[in-house]
Amino acid sequence: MTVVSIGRQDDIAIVTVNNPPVNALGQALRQGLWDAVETLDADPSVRAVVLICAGRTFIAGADVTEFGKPPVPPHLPDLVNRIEAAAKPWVAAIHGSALGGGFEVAMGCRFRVALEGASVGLPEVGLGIVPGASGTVRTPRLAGVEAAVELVTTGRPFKADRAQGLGLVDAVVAGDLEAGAVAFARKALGQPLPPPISARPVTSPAAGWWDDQRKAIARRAKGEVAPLRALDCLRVAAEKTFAEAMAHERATFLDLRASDQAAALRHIFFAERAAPRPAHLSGVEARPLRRAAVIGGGTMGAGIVAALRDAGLPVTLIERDADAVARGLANLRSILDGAVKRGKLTEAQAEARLAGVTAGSDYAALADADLVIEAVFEELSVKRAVFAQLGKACRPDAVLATNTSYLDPRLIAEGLPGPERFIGLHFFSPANVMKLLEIVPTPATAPDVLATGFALARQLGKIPVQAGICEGFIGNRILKRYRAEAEALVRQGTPIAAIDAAMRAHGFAMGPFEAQDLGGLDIAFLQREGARAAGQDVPETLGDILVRAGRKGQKTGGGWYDYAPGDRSPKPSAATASLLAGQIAASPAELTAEEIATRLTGAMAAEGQLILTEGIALKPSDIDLVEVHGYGYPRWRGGPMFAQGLR
Ligand code: T1G
Repeated sequence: MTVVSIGRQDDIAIVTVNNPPVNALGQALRQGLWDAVETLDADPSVRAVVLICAGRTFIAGADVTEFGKPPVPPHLPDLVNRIEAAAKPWVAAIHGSALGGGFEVAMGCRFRVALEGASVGLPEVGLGIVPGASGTVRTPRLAGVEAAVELVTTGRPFKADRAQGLGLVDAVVAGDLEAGAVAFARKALGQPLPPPISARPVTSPAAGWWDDQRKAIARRAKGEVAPLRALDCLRVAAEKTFAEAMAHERATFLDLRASDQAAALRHIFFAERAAPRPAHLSGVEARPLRRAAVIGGGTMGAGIVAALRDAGLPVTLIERDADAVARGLANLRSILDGAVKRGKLTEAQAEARLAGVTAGSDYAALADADLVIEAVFEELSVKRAVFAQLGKACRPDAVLATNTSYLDPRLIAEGLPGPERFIGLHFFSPANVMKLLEIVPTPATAPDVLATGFALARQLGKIPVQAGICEGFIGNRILKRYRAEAEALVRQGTPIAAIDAAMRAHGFAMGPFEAQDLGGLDIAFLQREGARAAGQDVPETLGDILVRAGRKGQKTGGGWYDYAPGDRSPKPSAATASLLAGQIAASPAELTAEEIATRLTGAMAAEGQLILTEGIALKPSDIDLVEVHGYGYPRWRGGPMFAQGLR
C-alpha cells in the first residue's frame, strides 16, 4: 500500500499520507515523505505543497510500536528539517489530531492550516519521553515559551481555535480542508514567506519564572520524570542556539525512551487500546444499544445516568416512589451543575443532558429499553426484588445488568427468566468520571451479552476489564489484600502516617489510611459484618476496632487520624493509638519508605497472581488497568503486575 501519494492542483502539489489507523510515522512513511520532498523540489512546475492525510486524523505521532527497536533512518528530526528546507513552502492541512511527531512534521512545514475542531499536541510526556523531533525547540520559536511549556509539559492538546490564537496554526477552515489549504497556499505565495521556524528568535523569561515552573511541575508530576526533563529542554531551547537545543532534546529523548517509566507508560498505552476489543470476543456481535435505563437514583445510579447521557443515550431512570425520583433527579442535576462549574459542560449541554432523561417509578416505562442497569442498595434481597420486576417489565432480549460491587451476581440473577441476558457491570464512583468498568459475566451470560458490555464501555469511553466472580472481583479483592497488608505493618509497629507517606512518595494520590478516612471505614466494616453474619470466619481487623469506637473517618471527625472541624488534613490520633495499643508489637520493625511501598505493592501483585491463577482476570495487563484506572496506582509505574515484571 502506498503510504504517500502525490497529486496536483495546477502548481500546487498535494502530498497525501495514508497509513491507517492513525498515520503513525513508521519507517515507510518517513521514507515516503523524504522522497516526496526530493521529488517536488526537483519539479519546477510546483510552487507550493499541501501535506494532508487520509483517514480519521492527521499524523498522530511516531509509531509507538517501533519504540522498543533501534531507530532506523530517515530519523524524524532529519525529516522535519528536510521539509523545512524544501525549496517550495509546505502547508500542513490538519484534521483530527496532529500529535507528537505529527505536530513536529507540521512545524517543519512553513504553514499550518487546521480544520475547525481539530487539535494539535505534544503528548510525549504521557509516554514517559519528551518530543524527539524538535517539539521542545520549534514550539517556543513558533508560539512563545509560555504556550510551549504548557503544551509540552502537560501533554494536553490544544483545540484549533486556541492553537490559532497562540500562533501554533495559521488558519482554521471549515468544510473542505484540502480546498481551504490550497487556497491558503495560493494566497501565501503572493506575499513574502515567514522565516522557517528554526530561524525565528525566542525570548527566555527570567530565571525565577523557570524556577516557579519547575516547582509547579514537580508538585503535579509526583515522581514522574519526563515533564521536568521536558522543561529542561524548553529552557535550553530558549537560551541556546537551535542546533545546541536540538542536540540536547535528542539526547534527552533517547535517554528517556530507554527508561523504566517509558516502558511502563507504553505498557499502559497499549493495554488501554487493547482492552475495549478483547480477542475472545472478536466476531461476536453486540446487541443494539439505543435506549438505556437505570434503576436507582442514588450516587452510583445518578452517576451512571450521567455517563449514559454523556454518550448520547436516552435514559429512563426508575426509583421506588415520587420522592425517590425527585431525589434521583436532584442528584443528577448536581452532577451536571458541577460539570458546568468546572467548565466541562455549557448550561445548554447540561439542559440537554437532563432533557434526555425520563424519570418515574413505573417499570412499564422499561418496555422498550435495550439495557437496564440496576444500581440500588447493596443488599441481596433488594436487588433480587428489582430483577423480579425487570423480568416481567423488560423485553426478553433486553440486557439486564447489576452494578453490584461485592455481591455474587449469580445470586442476584437467581430465578430471573432469560439468565443469558444478565451481566455484572461494576462502575466506579463517580461513575461519570472514573474510566474503569469491571464486566462480570455469570456462567449463563450469553457471548453477545458479554460483547454488549464491552460495546457499552466503548460507547461510554471507559476502560473495560472482564472479571470472574469472587469477592470483590479484581479491584476490591486487591484493595482488601492491600489494606490487610497495611494493617499488618501497623501491627508490626510501623506508624500509620509513615505508611501513607511512603505510598504517596511512591506516586499514589494518598495512602491506604488517608483513603479509608476519606471514603469511610464503615463501608468495609459492614461488608465484614455481613460476611460474619453469613457464617464466614472473618478475623477482626484494626479498622473494626475503630468503627466500633465510632471512628468512621472524616465524616465522624476521626478515623485512623483526627480531623479538626472544617479541616480535612489528617492529624496523628492519640485516640487511635490508645484503641490499637494492645494490637501493636512492642519492638517496631523499622522500615524505609521504599521497603513499605515494595511490601504493599508486592502484596497487590501476589493477590493479582492468585486472581490470574484462578482465572478471575484474563491477563496481567488487565489487573494493571484496574489498579491504574480504579485505585490510583501511579500510571508511570505500569501497575502492580508490570512492576513485578509480569506482562
Ligand atoms: N503509534 C502506533 N499505533 C498507534 C499510535 C501511535 N502513535 N496511536 C494510536 N495507535 C493505534 C492504537 O494502538 C490502535 O491500534 C489504533 O491506532 C487506534 O487508536 C518523535 C516520539 C491518535 C488520539 O501519543 O492519542 O510522536 O488497537 O483506539 O480513540 O516526538 O490513538 O486499532 O490495533 O486510540 O481514535 C505521540 C497516541 C507518539 C498519540 C486516536 N503520539 N495516540 O484515538 O484511536 S510519540 C501519541 C492517541 C512521538 C515524537 C514522539 C490516539 C489518537 P488498534 P485509538 P482513537
